Amino acid sequence: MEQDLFGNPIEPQKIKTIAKIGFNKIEGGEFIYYPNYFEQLDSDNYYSSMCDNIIWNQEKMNMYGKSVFLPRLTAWYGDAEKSYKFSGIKLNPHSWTPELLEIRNKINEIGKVSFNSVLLNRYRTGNDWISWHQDNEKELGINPVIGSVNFGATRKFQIRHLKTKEVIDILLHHGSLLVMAGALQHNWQHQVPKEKNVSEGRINLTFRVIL
Ligand SMILES: O=C(O)CCC(=O)C(=O)O
Ligand SMILES: [Mn+2]
Repeated sequence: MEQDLFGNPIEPQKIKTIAKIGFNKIEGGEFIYYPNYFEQLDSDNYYSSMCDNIIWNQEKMNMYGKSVFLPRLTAWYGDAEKSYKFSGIKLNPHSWTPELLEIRNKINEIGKVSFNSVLLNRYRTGNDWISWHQDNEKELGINPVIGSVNFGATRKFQIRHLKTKEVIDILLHHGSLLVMAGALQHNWQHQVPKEKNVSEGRINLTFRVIL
């Protein structure tokens, strides 16, 4: 069996299922998944315009006392007074662009909330990634609704139950929408692993309600 840094055995991941289209009720959480939420042409336009017009940054975070670059580019947009902290980084938002507002207004209906900010992640190739985490910062409230929109390369998004270690794979395609809700952020972590065979870029937008 594989071992971690300290020689303890790592249980093989239990991949259970591929997410089904629409509403998914799972143990200790829920999500809604629409693989083709946006039209192809709109998605193409959003992708190229965001590559050019979003103010992208490669932030640094502190890891074991060292300052290291995040393995992806990020940007934070939203209502002026809503700043956001993650991994020790504090981001003040840029103001909404017309297309971010357009997307926000469309997905508000699905999430049944009014999103007031969005964190954008740009994965330049399959070497960029985000490791296991929960979106459980206190400014997101108790059971946050997170609306995740995807353009560009298809990447595998995984959620893993904290206790059972069950893993569900969700393929996030060009134009897809994933809404995470209920107690999901308490009981499940998520990640976008590296994928060595992906050479194209991907942009992910996670719309959030900052209290
Ligand atoms: O890129 C993704 O699909 C997920 C991004 C994410 O989990 C985050 O920014 O918190
Ligand atoms: Mn997240």
